[in-house]
Amino acid sequence: MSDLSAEALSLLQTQTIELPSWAFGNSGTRFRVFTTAGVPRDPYEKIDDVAQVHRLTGVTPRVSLHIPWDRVEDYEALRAHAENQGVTIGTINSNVFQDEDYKLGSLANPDERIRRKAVAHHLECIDVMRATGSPTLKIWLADGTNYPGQDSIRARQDRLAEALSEIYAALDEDQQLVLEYKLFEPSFYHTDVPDWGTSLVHCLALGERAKVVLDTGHHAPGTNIEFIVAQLLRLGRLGAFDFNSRFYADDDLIVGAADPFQLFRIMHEIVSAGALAPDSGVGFMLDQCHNLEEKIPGEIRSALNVQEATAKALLVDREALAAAQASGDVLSANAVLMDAYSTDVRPLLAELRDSQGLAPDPMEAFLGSGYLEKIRAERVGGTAAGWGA
Ligand code: PSV
Ligand code: MN
Ligand code: MN
Repeated sequence: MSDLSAEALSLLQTQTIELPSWAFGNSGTRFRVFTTAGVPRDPYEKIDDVAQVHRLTGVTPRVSLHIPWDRVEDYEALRAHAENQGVTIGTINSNVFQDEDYKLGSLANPDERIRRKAVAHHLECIDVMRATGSPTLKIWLADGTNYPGQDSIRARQDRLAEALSEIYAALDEDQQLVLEYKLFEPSFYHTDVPDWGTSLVHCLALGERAKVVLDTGHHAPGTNIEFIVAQLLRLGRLGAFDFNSRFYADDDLIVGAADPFQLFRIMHEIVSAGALAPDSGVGFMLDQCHNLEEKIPGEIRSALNVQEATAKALLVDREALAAAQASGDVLSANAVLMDAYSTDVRPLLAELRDSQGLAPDPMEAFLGSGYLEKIRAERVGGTAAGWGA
């Protein structure tokens, strides 16, 4: 761990990554949902799998739930179950996109009755937050239109602003709202929250406890995502990441699989802004589906990829970078970043885990643990993640 300063090392040790419950269920595309033996049959078992990833990696102590995919009778019991397993419930994700009523949208729907129903669902999510101890309500909307003229773009923004303010007003003082944007899909002509600017405009109107969620898969190809990160950090409005990889659209593949250099550049902005510290308020979450690969190893790989990118970003020689930038030395400045990116940080991370009493290689430890064989034998008839339901 010789190359990292003591300060950088302690930052690395405090980083946590929140796992989505839906990453552990069966998922697929609109063509086919494939089944995997041993997937969880209920939210309790999804939490068991998150806890297993956390035991091995030491960096995934929270789980995001999705309502109604993770609806249970007794949320306090679910919370107690999580805590017994050594994890806590993080973000609550609302779902106003899988009900017949939401064909023309939810919070922006032209029909007042449907808007009321969508707001009521968010109020239910806020109750779930109270029962589970979750601090964050995450809203992603499928709202939009498919054809020019289908609805008024402007009126939809006004309805959305009104509905969001009702939801925001229902939050407790210690709860926050994060609003996710997405370029397109399922709407193809226009989307009501398509970009960070729109999300930010709504968040600014709501208040200080409303922030933007940046899902790395929700941009046009070629978008400079680290620029958006830098800007939102500047404004204090970067609420959280939904990390994943995209090759073509919203692929939800393993973070760092498609473009590890982009992940490094994002983490470099985070480290530069001091936003890695736990009190920075930025949440590091995954939003992924493992259609082909085993779920738990997929999540382990993802957590390690984020950790590796973070370690590389922490290795950037900031003094040398500042000096090169100040003197206009373009190549040297770039070389400082590339030197850090090109460093193999796996030995450093293995050493760090060893010092924390963890197995140096969490993937190897998991595959040798017998957990997969156990859940395959015990869990018969696991459920779809929700996307495949
Ligand atoms: C849909 O694109 C999506 O992947 C969003 O990114 C949400 O975060 C997620 O689903 C869960 O609602
Ligand atoms: Mn997302
Ligand atoms: Mn998505």
